[in-house]
Amino acid sequence: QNIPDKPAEAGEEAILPDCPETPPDLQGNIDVSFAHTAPEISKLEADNPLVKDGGHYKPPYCKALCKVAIVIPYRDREEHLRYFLEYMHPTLQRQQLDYAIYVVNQAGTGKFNRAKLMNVGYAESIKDHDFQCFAFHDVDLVLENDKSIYSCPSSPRHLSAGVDKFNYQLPYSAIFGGVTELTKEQFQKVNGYSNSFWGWGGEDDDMFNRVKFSGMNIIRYPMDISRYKMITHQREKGNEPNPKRFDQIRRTKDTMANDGLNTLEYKVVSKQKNKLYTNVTVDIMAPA
Ligand code: UDH
Repeated sequence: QNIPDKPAEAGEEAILPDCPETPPDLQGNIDVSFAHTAPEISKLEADNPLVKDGGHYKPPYCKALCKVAIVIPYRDREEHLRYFLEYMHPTLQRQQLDYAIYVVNQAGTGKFNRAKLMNVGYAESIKDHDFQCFAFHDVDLVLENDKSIYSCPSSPRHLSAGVDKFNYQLPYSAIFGGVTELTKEQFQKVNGYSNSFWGWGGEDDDMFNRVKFSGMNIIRYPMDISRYKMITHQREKGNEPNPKRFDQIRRTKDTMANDGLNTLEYKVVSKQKNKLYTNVTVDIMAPA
């Protein structure tokens, strides 16, 4: 590979060679631990000098094969976010992706709505860059093997197949929560996530149904590399299990066309480009 002797300036990307299919700096297993105190943001910024402008990184010496938005549904998980940034920024850089991190922060104390926040992340991120794919990512999951590359998938991909909390085994074969990735085309085809799952649970199964009813299948990496460590936590107020979820996921086929990206309504309270992530604080009209 022809490696230029200096990083590309804006406008020069076109002349960079494509990044290789297999990034050369992958290390395989990553030793992830939450035993230490999560580093301060200032330290994380100093550790990731090439990440800037809203948590955006591009490989300096080659043209990334994929442009990915990492979308995190979020409320009041400050320490989890710092662990996430600590481990995931270096990993995503070794994967030679052109990526940016969007933290979609639900304003207020109303019922949490993970799926609607992810729709907002999609809608806000495409205003900033022409992302080709979207990794929807719980803040409490940290990847333990960088060979699980967040590249644009041929079919919707379930990334968090193995999680330590579940002994690195799939709890059920149709699980599609935690960390998932879809291309822009795939996400539009399913009309995004439902906006109607308030409280915990069901929105991920509804998305599995959307994928299936749109004629697609989900794919996964092999279990030996689909490995995540979860940061343990208690259930928050406002995220109690949604009692309507079972009924809702029985009706996906009828509801998906009229509940999703095409009916998404929200108000951006603030959008701020921090160095390591873009923070979008959003009013999603949550019931108490
Ligand atoms: N999230 C927040 N804030 C909240 C709730 C959820 O940021 O108040 C986000 C966060 O990205 C999280 C994701 O939504 O990773 C999923 O929510 P969750 O972590 O509550 O869901 P999970 O199924 O845990 O991982 C359910 C509660 C388990 C309680 C176990 C007590 N031992």
